Amino acid sequence: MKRVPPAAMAAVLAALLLAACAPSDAPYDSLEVGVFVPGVASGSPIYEMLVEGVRRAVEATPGASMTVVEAGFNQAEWLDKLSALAGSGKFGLIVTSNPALPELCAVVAEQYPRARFLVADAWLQGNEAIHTVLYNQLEQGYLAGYLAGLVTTGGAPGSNPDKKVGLVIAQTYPTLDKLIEPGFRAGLAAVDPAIELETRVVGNWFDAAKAGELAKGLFDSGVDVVLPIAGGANQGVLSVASESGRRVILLESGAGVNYDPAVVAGSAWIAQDRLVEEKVKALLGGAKGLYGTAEVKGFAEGYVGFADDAPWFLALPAETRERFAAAEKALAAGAPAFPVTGF
Ligand code: RBF
Repeated sequence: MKRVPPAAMAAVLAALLLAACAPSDAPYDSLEVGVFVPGVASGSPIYEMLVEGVRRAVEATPGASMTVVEAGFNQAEWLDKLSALAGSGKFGLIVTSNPALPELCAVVAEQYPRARFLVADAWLQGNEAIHTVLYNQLEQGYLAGYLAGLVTTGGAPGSNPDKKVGLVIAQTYPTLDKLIEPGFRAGLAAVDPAIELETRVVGNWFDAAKAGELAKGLFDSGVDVVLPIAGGANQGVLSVASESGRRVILLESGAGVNYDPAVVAGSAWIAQDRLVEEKVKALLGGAKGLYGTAEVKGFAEGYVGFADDAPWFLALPAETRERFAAAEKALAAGAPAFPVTGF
């Protein structure tokens, strides 16, 4: 029998011991947070809130720091960029947002089992490296739709006799198709089942000129209020509405944003900044049990709402605001109820 030199034996034992102490999938021991913005933060409130939420959590956590990576609009590059971020081994937590991200995080978690992810505005259950939170955007869509319904049926200066509402979207995606749009349609129908919805697709999240052209086409065909869901491209819809004397309803914009009250009628928001702040604080604080779980947050919990105190909403006729307030109150009481338990 060949004898193993004692030094080699000791080295093998030490390696085994180390492996036992630090399992290969133990999270990276770091309070640095990587923020992966799948797009560009500026011009997209949902991503601005993502960065702001992490900033607040990091500020409140001694020793924590953050690095923001904007992955840009080419979705084909996102996986490699996310993989590079995780593979750097620098981050104890990677935070990102949008419904396409859990799938990419799951691929990267296979490559780098020590990486951990928080994905807001998304749903994935059962991956031990990933915690997701989905917003009840049926409720958010309903609030936006109810106001659009009031506007197109005569509830604001600039409305015409046609009962036509427009939707200008960047692209189709699951939470739009299954939550935001059905909620929006439910809101329109709650005001008047005869209201028609016309949808146009920009094809990306940045082309404001194209979004403006699409909105112009809608306004020319009798639409008097448009909901744009196109990130930075929303700007084009706002300019064309201003030139055409028509209305826009927004998602995500807070009361503090200084819009022209002749253009913006209202905004239904999700509290992504607060949600991200709370979750990052918890995860940096060691709430490891969150990984592998998926949550839904909605109107009842205060994560979906409406900018009731925005000056542009307050500029609407009193009767319109009162009817809207009544719908909001009814929603709070569960009428209609929009249960979302999974996705
Ligand atoms: N929303 C934005 O405001 N800006 C974006 O750049 C953006 N990019 C997205 C990319 C993908 C692949 C998907 C699925 C969604 C994106 N969203 C974006 C939509 C976002 O998740 C959310 O649905 C909307 O902001 C409405 O709340």
